[in-house]
Amino acid sequence: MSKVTSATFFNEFIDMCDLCCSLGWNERNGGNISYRISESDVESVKCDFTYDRPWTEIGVTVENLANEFFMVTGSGKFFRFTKADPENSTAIVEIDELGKNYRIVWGLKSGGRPTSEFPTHLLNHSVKKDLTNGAYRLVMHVHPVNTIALSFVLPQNDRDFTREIWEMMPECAVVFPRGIGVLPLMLAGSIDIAEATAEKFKSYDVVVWSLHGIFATGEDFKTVFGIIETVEKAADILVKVISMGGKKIRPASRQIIDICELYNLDINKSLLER
Ligand code: 2HA
Ligand code: ZN
Repeated sequence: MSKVTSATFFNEFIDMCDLCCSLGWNERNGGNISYRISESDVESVKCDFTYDRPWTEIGVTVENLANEFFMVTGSGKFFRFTKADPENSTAIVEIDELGKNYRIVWGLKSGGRPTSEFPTHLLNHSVKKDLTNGAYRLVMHVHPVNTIALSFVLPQNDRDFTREIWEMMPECAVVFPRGIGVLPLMLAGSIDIAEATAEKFKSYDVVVWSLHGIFATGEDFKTVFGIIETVEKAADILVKVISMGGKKIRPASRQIIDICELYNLDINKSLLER
């Protein structure tokens, strides 16, 4: 029995691909996921690894990720078929000792490479590994309808976008008290968007790519899924509110602050200023 395919992280990863696809967040090959595998998990599955594939340049340097292993979705691979064929849809890659190159050590059996957004994923992992003492392991990118729709309509800045979303449901401020970072339309897959996203991740756990989708990060699958699910639910409500004429009875900013005080959450209050 393969050690990789029976590992918990592997099955959580594959189940997440399936779930995101069933929610309509990841059409075709849209979106991507990467997970920094713990040392003990690497130890228990590495008997399945092979080391005969070439080193390839990442395009960015991530020194603090040197010698780490990541599970990642493959470029052009359909989320819908990941569960049925994980060995051709995903890969485990090793980062070299300089943090400049990667090589595939498992998966993508009939060829292929990691997601086109791999530089963004790795720069985000790099920022969060330092900021959280290694606690954050997951980066997810999805294309959820309502959040994307709103990014065509709302001002594309952190403050306006966050406040509009926070005001839709009290849970929002509890789930992402630091708020949402927002980037304007930029070229997906580019080093520029990777660097701009990593800069946002210094302050936020969730970043909206306008006219494109969401990047979110956290410790584990349920946390990151929960953030995206909550942003998208609030976006769904806001789309309906705007569609009904957009008139809100009262802004909910005061309630957001009250809830954060109740739960002792470090809310980013500057995002609430009008
Ligand atoms: O196709 O989502 O951003 C994968 C993507 C690119
Ligand atoms: Zn995308």
